Amino acid sequence: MLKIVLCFSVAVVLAIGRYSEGQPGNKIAFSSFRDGRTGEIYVMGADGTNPVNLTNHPKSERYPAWSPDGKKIAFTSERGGNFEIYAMEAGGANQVNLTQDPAIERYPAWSPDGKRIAFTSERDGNFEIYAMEADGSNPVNLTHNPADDESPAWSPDGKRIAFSSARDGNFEIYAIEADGSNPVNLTHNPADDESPAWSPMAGPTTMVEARSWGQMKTNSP
Ligand SMILES: [Ca+2]
Ligand SMILES: [Ca+2]
Ligand SMILES: [Ca+2]
Repeated sequence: MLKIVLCFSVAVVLAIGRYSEGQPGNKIAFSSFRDGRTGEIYVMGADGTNPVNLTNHPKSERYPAWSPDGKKIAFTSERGGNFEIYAMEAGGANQVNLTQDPAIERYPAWSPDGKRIAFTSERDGNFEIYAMEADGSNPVNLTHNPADDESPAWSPDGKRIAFSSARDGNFEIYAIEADGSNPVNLTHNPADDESPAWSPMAGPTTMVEARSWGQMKTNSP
């Protein structure tokens, strides 16, 4: 009985931990040119207070993206001589280059489970959507199309990725499975269609829901 109570308590604490980490809205990351440089990643309170320069580097830093647990921020930096995807702790420590390729890499986007990062790279001669493990290992080209493919965005269940592609002569919003299969044109419009963003999964509003939400997130692929 003691064991059951103990397990249950641990589960509740873990679920509440995830819930509070996932509490949205108290910080905003952004890129700024305010220091006369070519772009830095800042984080401020959601009310605009206390902006802090996290990158503080003379080369360009752009496109910040929070990990789902709020512990890390991925971004694009030109500090190594060309644009790469980096990740750092949310306070700015441990800035790590995840890509190390002479081509342009940009637009990092975390999978909802935090295990993978999608991004855009020109390494195969034109922009494609790639996904890699969150430590930078195992990058996979998901698009393989001679047109430019840009701006990946994961679905909240992690099963699909939306992006923009000019493969039919102008930019459209497409969606693929997370392994790159089954590309579907969602817009079919002669104007440029860009910058997709999925609506979020509804979050918990009670502690009971928070527990099951934590469990659901734990079990998601
Ligand atoms: Ca690069
Ligand atoms: Ca392409
Ligand atoms: Ca279009």
